[in-house]
Amino acid sequence: MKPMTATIALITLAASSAAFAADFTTLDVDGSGAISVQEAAADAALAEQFEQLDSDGNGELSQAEFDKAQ
Ligand SMILES: [Ca+2]
Ligand SMILES: [Ca+2]
Repeated sequence: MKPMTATIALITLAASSAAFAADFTTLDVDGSGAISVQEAAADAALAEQFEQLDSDGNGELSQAEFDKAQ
């Protein structure tokens, strides 16, 4: 990737509505309908906020909990 292309890609990523690099469906690797700690580890920003986002404290992020972070 050329430097200019990389810069544009970074800007595009930063400007996208989602706070995280991947969306819920992508992060929910096993398709359980929730993001586990292990699945959240794929996204550094999400892993960092995981405990705050898990408002019911069940150790997984539901779609609703994930959406609050967007
Ligand atoms: Ca899952
Ligand atoms: Ca939860």
